[in-house]
Amino acid sequence: MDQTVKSRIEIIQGDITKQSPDAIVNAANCSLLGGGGVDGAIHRAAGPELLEECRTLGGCKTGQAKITKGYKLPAKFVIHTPGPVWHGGKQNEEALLNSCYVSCLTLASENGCKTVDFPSISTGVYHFPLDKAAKIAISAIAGYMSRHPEIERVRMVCFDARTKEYYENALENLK
Ligand code: AR6
Repeated sequence: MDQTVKSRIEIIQGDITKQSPDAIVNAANCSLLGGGGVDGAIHRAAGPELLEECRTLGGCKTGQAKITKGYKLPAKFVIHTPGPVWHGGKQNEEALLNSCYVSCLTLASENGCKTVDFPSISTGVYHFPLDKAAKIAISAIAGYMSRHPEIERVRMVCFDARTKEYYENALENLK
């Protein structure tokens, strides 16, 4: 992989609701009406107007994405994507997770976003194995960025040190 693409990807540890890129991504569910984990944290920090806008969206299919404003968040937009629930790997989970990252970045490009922060989609209550998820995420992001120079920087905002380690390794080993 082109080193200049690699240098546009960053891995940090932190709380995604405190970040101020053009868009943050929400690891949502298909209802788009909120939940626990990062989804709950984003809705709490954005305030009730986020849920109001989400109610107008009619849900979202797994692997696809929808965009809203960020309301009280420092980020301008929230891109909501339901990741796949891990069922052992035979239900198209890997392709669906790849599609989450590509769909989010496509919406970011269409809405003029230059900087996007992702959480580790599907690796919490959806139980996607972290090693596989990190490789899929980094390869989807790098592939998209190599074709889309308008996306200047993408960060993985990892909530804990273990998650951060997996994404760092995936970025280092990116072919
Ligand atoms: N900032 C960054 N990462 C976070 C934060 C935060 N504030 N809070 C949690 N994480 P999960 P999923 C990490 O379970 O597996 C919701 O109920 C967390 O440590 O939030 O895609 C939705 O409504 C983990 O590494 O998302 C869905 O029903 C990662 O975010 C379901 O959970 C993802 O964990 C989606 O499950």
